[in-house]
Amino acid sequence: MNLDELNKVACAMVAPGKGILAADESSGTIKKRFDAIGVESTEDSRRDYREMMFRTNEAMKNNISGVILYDETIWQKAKDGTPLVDIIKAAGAIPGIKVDEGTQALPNCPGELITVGLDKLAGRLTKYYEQGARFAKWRAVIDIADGIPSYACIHANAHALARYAALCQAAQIVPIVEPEVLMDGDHDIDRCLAVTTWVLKETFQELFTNRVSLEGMVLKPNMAIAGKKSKTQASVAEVAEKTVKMLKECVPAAVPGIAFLSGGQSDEDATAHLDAMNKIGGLPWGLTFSYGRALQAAPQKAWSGKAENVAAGQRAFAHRAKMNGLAALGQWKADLEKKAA
Ligand code: 5MM
Repeated sequence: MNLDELNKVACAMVAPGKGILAADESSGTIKKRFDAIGVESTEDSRRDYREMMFRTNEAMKNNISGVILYDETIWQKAKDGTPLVDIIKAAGAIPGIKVDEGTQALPNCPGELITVGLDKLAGRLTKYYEQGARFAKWRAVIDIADGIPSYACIHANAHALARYAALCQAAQIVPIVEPEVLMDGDHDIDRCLAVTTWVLKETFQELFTNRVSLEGMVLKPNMAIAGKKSKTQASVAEVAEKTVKMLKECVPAAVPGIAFLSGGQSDEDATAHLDAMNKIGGLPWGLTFSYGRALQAAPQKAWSGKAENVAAGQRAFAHRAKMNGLAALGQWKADLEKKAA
């Protein structure tokens, strides 16, 4: 393992004003997204949609440091025959790959999930590296409800994340470690804060036990935020303050960067929260975005599967990428959204 090289890639992933495009929806998830805009999900439509984003030069050059791809996409070619990976690299962004194989029910833990995909991962990582991937992503899913999460679920997922991260680094690939505490429930921000703190502490303990080099990884956490069904939604300032305090307590300064997931927040909330945290300042790590839905909802709607809408889809993508790039610097203003509308 060349740790200097891993660290260089990790730092580039969280470079100032840049963040990550999570375009790694598995076939089931992208179908759901396309269903919502009335587009049939086929190999070609998925390719056309992703090609549209990867060819948005302004966004890709200025605000996107890397793209998380799904297995299908990393091998796909654009309409003109150019590998999609080459389009991403030509724009100056880094190709990455989702390597987990989804979730399964965790035995003896009703309602809880374990992420799978460790078997044969070493061989898959070698092939992804040859194909140009320089970072990878593995997502653990922790739900909050009555009586859950259990320690068994938190521990099993933290252990799998650490095993994955160690395998990545051995293959010279930077692991994005993503323990996602879902915001689907009716819990308040303090319950999310307590559970996420527990999850992060356990994750870093397992990373240590498995000898993962913190300098060569990126953390992708959720923010401390109330569940979507909670009657008490926290203000932007409260989300920012509590999330920053939590991260300072849980994430060692050796980690080069933290890139949030959006988790079902509205586009503008995800941007406002990130911006407010960077405005607090004095952080030991880069703090940026690795958004899926919060970067893609607008371009998906604008594109709606029609070739004549590609320019509109690219404008919508460039706008969200720019807003989040500013938020990563703590320089976003709500007015900038209105001006673009
Ligand atoms: C883009 O969605 C990713 C893949 O999800 P599935 O495996 O369920 O298809 C997902 O892992 C994503 O990278 C993260 O959850 C962040 O995305 P959001 O939409 O929460 O920002």
